[in-house]
Amino acid sequence: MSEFRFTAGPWNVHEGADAFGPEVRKPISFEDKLKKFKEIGLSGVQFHDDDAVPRMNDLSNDEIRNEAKDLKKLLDGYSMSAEFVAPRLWEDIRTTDGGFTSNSKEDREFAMWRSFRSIDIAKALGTDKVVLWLAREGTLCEESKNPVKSIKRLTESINQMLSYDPSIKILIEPKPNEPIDRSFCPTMGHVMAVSAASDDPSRVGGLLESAHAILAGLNPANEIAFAIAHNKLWGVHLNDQNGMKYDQDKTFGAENLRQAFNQVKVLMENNYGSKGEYVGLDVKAMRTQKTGDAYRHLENSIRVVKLLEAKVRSFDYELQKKLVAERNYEALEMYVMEHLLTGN
Ligand code: XUL
Ligand code: MN
Repeated sequence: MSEFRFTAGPWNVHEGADAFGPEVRKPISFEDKLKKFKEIGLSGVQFHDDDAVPRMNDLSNDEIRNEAKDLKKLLDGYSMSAEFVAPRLWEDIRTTDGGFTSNSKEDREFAMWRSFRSIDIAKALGTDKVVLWLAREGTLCEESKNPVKSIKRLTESINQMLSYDPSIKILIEPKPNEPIDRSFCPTMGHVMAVSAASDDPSRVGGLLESAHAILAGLNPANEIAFAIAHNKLWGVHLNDQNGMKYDQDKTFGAENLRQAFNQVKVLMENNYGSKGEYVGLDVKAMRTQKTGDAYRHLENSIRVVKLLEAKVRSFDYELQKKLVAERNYEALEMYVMEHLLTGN
């Protein structure tokens, strides 16, 4: 039962803009974030392609590689690693209708260009992980895309990435909605199916985000377990979410402590981390948080994971076994609640 290594992305320390209002905190430079990430106990950083290489659309492939190499030196200077690189396929005008499943051939080609560059950046940063959060791979208007063709296009795009670099691993991060209404790959079960349909299932796995599972009406711990059972849980984004509404990215455990406990429990019981996997935190500070205290949500999430790790270590597995044998699940449930509410 291991102690975890943590990561976060530069976007997790943000200026507080939301769909209804502008920034409320001052921007912080990447190097300042990196220093602070190290100080609060993170081991590495998650990147979107243009977090790593800003303005990459204006650069040549070689210039992109060189900028990524400079970033690697900066990371090395702080003994911080890069966990993954994710193509940001949702902000450019050419991905308005999605990337891999866009109805426009030119736009699909642009999405592949960004994906190949993400692979180049990942290699330069010393990681073999590319994350695909399929932000706009779905529909706003259900009749606007052919769903079968779109799902095949998604698999074909992944196959192109697999053949572009023989060592790269693709981690699909499923989410059922937001910013689109209906996603083509909403849950971990869908991810496993896409993996199985790909040219190399051993290189296509999943990253489970707690909030995304809750948005799909599912239990995050069981989504984690589903990927683990297929040997395909290569990343997590622990956070929390108050029901099926907008994506909240709350501090881990802030909404449902028992649900958080069971995520940590299934990770620990299955030695998550022993193959180099990180515990990623995809949490965002509340908009009300003041400049100068913009990392507290990350520190709090790490603290909650560590407290829950201790709760898993002191969990009475013998008692669990006995109560399961007696099929006394009322007693087991009460034990779990008392364990969470009292002592160590
Ligand atoms: C969006 C989300 C992303 C991915 C990385 O909901 O979770 O930040 O984690 O692209
Ligand atoms: Mn995420």
